[in-house]
Amino acid sequence: MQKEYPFIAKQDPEVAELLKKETLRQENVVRLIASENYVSKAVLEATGSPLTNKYSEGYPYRRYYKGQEVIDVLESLTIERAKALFGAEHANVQPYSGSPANMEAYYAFLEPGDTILGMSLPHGGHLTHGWKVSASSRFYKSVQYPIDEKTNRLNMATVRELAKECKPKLILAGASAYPRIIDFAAFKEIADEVGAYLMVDMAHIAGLVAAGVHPSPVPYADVVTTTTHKTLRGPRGAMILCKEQYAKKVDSAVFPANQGGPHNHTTAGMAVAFKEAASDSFKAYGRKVVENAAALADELLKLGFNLVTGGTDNHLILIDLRNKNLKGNPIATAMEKAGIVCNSNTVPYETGKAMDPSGIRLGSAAVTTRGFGEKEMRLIANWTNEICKDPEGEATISRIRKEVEEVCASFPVPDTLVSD
Ligand code: DSN
Repeated sequence: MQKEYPFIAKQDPEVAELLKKETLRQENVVRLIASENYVSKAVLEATGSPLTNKYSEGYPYRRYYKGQEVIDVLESLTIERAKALFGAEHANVQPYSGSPANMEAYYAFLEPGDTILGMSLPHGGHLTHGWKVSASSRFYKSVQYPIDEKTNRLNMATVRELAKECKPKLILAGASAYPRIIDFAAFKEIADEVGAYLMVDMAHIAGLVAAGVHPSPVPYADVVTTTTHKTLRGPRGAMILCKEQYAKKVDSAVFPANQGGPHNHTTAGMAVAFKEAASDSFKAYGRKVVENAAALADELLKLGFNLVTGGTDNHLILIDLRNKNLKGNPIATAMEKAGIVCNSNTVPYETGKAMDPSGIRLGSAAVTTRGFGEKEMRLIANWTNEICKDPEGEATISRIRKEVEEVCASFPVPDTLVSD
């Protein structure tokens, strides 16, 4: 990764120091936040390019400003790559990030006051899936489906029952903390039964879908939103995919209804990332992300950890720490001191408070990018176990911190992420 920031250092040493510090942090810690990754130098170069200087309100060849001869070609190319990567009929690559993309999709398909049926936040959904503090519950009537209390998995019979009861105009599938494969065909069946649109937020799993290791929602959903920076390993941004028949309303929901000019530097980063994601080496990466998460889960289970749903099918693992009489925040803090960075998380049927939850969430996308394999994943499980046994033990934590640094030094973050 870039170590020096010579232009910033000359002009603004304070910011340069911060950038250097964060770059080093990313090199020297084990990053397990399930929504994070490392992008290639090519994606970074695109996002730091002079395209940030250009305003381009509108869509390719239909802009409100002149000087678009490059941007029009670039945005069209990005759209075509997005469509090809996911087999979508239409793509809008302008959403600034995942939350705006979700609000824009609602705007396209709903009127204020319409009902949406989405997954409850403490059960793995996202704020924008209708959770009570999100604008998505202020402008729309939100009904939330839980996951099954026994299996902690989606129970499609419950979703069906709720859908029949609340007659939503839109059903939302997708999650931020659900470790299992989502059955999009089953969601589509229910949406058809109650005459609802099906929207899928595939932000977490988009890279796995692109790599072919998670079923795609695209053939089933009327509209699919995704960020581009999680498993998909692109820049911080988002896109909306939909059937051609909805293209016009999706585009006008993004611009002019909810956004101004697209972030062209991000669009360039997406184009580069989508080309990377279409490669065979990205398919291998997707497979490895899933294998690594499975190895981590397997070792954690052997060590007596209680994993929500008993394991994982994707890149993320949710540990319920209640059987060890521990809480998420102190463990995540102790792990951070040891150089292992994750987030505390509510677990389904949480008995603690949102700010003091009972779980931690781990993800394999970033460490897989830097080349970690099964051996390192099992090591992470054992470090986690040692920390959980003695979260305040300074000697244990500083020893693990050293071991973490040694492992990280053996797996430098690569600049180039595709080999074909
Ligand atoms: N907050 C992100 C996550 O970490 O899952 C989703 O937007």
